[in-house]
Amino acid sequence: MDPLDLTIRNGTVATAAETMRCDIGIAGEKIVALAEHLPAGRRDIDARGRYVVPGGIDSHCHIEQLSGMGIMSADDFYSGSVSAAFGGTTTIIPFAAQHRGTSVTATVADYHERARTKAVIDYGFLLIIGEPTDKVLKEELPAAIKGGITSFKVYMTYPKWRLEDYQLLDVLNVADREGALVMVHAENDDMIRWIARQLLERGHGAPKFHGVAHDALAEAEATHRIIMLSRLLGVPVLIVHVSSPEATNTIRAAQTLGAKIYAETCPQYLVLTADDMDRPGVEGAKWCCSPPLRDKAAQAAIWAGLANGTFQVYSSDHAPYRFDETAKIPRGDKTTFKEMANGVPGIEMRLPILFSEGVLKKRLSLSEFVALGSTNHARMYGLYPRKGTIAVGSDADVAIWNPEVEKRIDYSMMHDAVGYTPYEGQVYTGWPETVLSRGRIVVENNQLRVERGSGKYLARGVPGPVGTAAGIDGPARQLRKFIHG
Ligand code: DUC
Ligand code: ZN
Ligand code: ZN
Repeated sequence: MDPLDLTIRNGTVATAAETMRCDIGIAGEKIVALAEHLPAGRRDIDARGRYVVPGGIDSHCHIEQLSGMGIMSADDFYSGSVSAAFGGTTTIIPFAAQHRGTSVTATVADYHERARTKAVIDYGFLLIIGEPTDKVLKEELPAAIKGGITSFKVYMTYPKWRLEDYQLLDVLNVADREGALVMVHAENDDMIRWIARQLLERGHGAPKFHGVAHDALAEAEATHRIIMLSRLLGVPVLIVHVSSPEATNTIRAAQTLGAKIYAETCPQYLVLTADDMDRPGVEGAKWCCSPPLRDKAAQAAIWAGLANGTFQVYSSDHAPYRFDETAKIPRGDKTTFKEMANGVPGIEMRLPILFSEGVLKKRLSLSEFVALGSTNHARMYGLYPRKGTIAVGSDADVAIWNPEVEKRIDYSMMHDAVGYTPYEGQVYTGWPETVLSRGRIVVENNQLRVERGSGKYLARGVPGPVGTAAGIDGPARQLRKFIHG
């Protein structure tokens, strides 16, 4: 065997399947050997006392993207990807957002241009479908899939992005036919708009009323409805950023029946609550995201959903909007909750929160941490086994975690461009120390070691299944015989 370029020695290596003591040998961009003891490489990293895991994959983050409200995120592909890497993530899949009146093809070309010269780790794209015209459905989505964009996000709320049920069925049908996965923002738009109007008419515009307007029943209703649309066609969906026990239970019940429903949750729903929005003036805008933060009982339900397999993926939903007039408070202290950019930053905090509060507090095993933060994303987003695991032949995307380091969060530690963190002052234990992407050391000794633009675009393949959904509504549904006949 040629000498290895790099070995990682003496660490505890974890995959989604097992945890073992072994050395990892890397040549060029790939893992080429796993063994109890490997010969010295050109460079050796001693990982004694450390956990060595696949680099994280964040399949829900908003970077250099215009939101549905027309607000540009603070992070570009450089700051967003650097921040991800410092948090142990080596692949990001942000959105390319099609706004009404624009073509999908032009949107995709535009986002390629944004990322190409800036990303420091590998990246793919998810496509937000703002307007599923005939041309989009028949020509542009199949072309996007051929170009490696094999997942679409659709919204059931927001005036500029909301799709009717009829349009949702159209998108599900194309995804099924062409081999893509549909991610859904499930909240009932009319319920939210109606409550918001009642609140604003009564002068309740403060940030905490964002949580009141986005009632958990609005999330549960839309969750139930998209599940029925998915079952009607026998086409899987992934319900993203689930925040409430009501939606979690609805998803769990459908999964128990055997429906092909996947679900994602995010760090903010594990460690923040609606009380965080309740601060003097408009300060609480920093904690406004959709669906909103809920209460302690909701946190417990989301943790239970991570442990019992209701959620297959855990993503940041990094939505980096500054606390200034560009995003969170366009009218300064007069801004109402309806005018604030929705979302919280968290691309760097995502995995440290799950490690500290999940693994070290024994809510999750190390393998579950790997599955939720990396492997299941690779499977569901068509990147497995190139990404998401430690195996011979996989890309050498590896994060080495020190389980003993404790940090009190201070925004100066973050590498994003947002200007605040909603986790300020919280204490988390267990941090990634060394992060590798395709055999390159990206982060070491708290320094970035790679060049701007050195990340590569990932043309993703067909989304694969995760878990063993029995598929009550699959090929057996009579409707499918007619519409695919
Ligand atoms: N939906 C997201 O996916 N992210 C941020 C805000 C939102 O509504
Ligand atoms: Zn969303
Ligand atoms: Zn999002």
